Amino acid sequence: MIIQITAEIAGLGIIDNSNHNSITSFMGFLAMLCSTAFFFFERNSVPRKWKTSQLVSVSITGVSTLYFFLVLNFNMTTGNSPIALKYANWMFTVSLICVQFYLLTKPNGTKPTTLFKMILASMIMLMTGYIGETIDIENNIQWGIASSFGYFYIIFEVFAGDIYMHSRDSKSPELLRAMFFLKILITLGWSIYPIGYMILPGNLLSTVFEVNHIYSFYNIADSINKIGFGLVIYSMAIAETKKYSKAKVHA
Ligand SMILES: *C/C=C(C)/C=C/C=C(C)/C=C/C1=C(C)CCCC1(C)C
Repeated sequence: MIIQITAEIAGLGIIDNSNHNSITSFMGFLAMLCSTAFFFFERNSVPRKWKTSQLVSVSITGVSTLYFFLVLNFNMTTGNSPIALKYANWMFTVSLICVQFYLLTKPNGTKPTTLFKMILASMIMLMTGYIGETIDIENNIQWGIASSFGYFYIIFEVFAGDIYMHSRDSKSPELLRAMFFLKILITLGWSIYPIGYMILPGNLLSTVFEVNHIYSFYNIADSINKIGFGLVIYSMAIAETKKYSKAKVHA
């Protein structure tokens, strides 16, 4: 009901209440819109050191706002989601999430080559996933496994590779706490995507869910992960600022 009214005010027409894709896209759209506004207007509250990271957060949710707006229109006219658009959005936003890890640990020595390797791994993850969902859907299990190697590489970098090593050396308890939450996001939060993918025909969950529910999984995962990353980094920046201003008062 509320969703319908809001969508009408937004000039989007009426959302079919039985269409999970439209409903989760609309929720994604609102969540991305609000968080983009939030990250944008809060950019002056974060210290200079973290301004670039804050801008990257704005880009991630900003692009996804536009993405969800387009998808919602598509959903409402066809009842379906455009797969290519989803993957195009991921190519861009997952790369930016890798940039976030790089920026966080760059002051402690992470090199651009690490960023390059992480982006390469995400491209492999996404390209193989795309093939499994579109042109070679019969072999989606094999493509899903191939894709998981890219995913595991990113997890490896964060838990044991350069990103881990250069955050471990950090003296900032705020940064270490942020890394702790980001680790939860890239393992639990990101695992929603391969779980959704398993709804594809012949895959593990194909008998549990209807195939077009896959997009509800992806839409919910996008909201959790893209906004979650931004919030963790924002909170870290604010916590650091508070500490310094306290130190100044006591000096
Ligand atoms: C903002 C978008 C994000 C964080 C997207 C992340 C996407 C994944 C982690 C996708 C992973 C996949 C697998 C690990 C195997 C099956 C195919 C994918 C592409 C769904």
